[in-house]
Amino acid sequence: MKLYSVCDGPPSLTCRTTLKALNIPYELIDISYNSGEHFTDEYAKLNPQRQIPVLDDDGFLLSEHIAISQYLCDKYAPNASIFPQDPNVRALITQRMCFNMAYLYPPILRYAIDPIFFDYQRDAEGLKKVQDVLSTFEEYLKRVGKKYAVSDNVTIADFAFVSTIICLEAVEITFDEFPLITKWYNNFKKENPEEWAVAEEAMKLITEYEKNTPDLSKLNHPVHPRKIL
Ligand SMILES: N[C@@H](CCC(=O)N[C@@H](CS)C(=O)NCC(=O)O)C(=O)O
Repeated sequence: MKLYSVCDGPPSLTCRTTLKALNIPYELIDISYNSGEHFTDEYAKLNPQRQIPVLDDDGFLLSEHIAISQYLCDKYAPNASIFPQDPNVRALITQRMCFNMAYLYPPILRYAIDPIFFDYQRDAEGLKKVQDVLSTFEEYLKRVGKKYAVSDNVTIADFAFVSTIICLEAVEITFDEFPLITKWYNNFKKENPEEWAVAEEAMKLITEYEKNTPDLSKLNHPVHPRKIL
C-alpha cells in the first residue's frame, strides 16, 4: 500500500494518523507541493484533481481524505472503534468530517497557511471568519458533550479536526476563547501520543515555514498569487 502525501498537509495527515492508529504498514511517498509535483502529468494519472493525498492500495486508487480514512477502517479494521459499525455514530463521524473539510478548514487554511506560501495577508476579516467557524466547532463539541468530537472514543473525525487545528497552533493563533476546543485538543494530545506525534511533526514544519518562507520558485500555481520575497 502506498500513500502519496504532502508532509505538512492536513488532509494527508488525517490519512497518516488513521494508518498509524490501525498499525497498517505502508509506503509513504512524499509529494513536493512546494515544487508543484502534483501538477505533473504523472501525478494527474493518480488524481485528475491534482490534489494530495492519494492512496494506492494494490492498484486501487483513492483520493479525498475522508474516503481514504473510511476505506482503510472498513477494509482493514471493520470493528475498530475509530470508525465503528453503529450507523448513527458513523453518520456523525462522516458529518463532522464533511463539516471539517467544507466549513472549518477552508477559512483556517486561507488565514493561517496560505499567507506563508502565497501573496495573501492575515487580515481582520480573515480572523473573523476563523473565529466564526471555530464557534460552530465549539457548539458541536458542546452538543455532543463527550470527551471527543463524536463520542467518548477517539475517532477518525478527531484525526481530521486535529489536522486542522494544528494550523492555528503552528503559527501561534490562539483559540483560548473556545474552552471546549482547547480542552478537546489538549486531551487528544495527552491520550493519543502516537497519533499526536504524526500531527506534531507536521505542525513543527509549518512553524518552520512560517519563520523561513520555503523555496517556491518552481511552483507556478494556477490559482494562488505568487509571493514576492
Ligand atoms: N478534498 C481533498 C483536498 C486535498 C487538498 O486540498 N490537498 C492540498 C494539499 S494539503 C492540495 O493538494 N492542494 C492543491 C493545491 O493547492 O495546488 C481532500 O480532502 O483530500
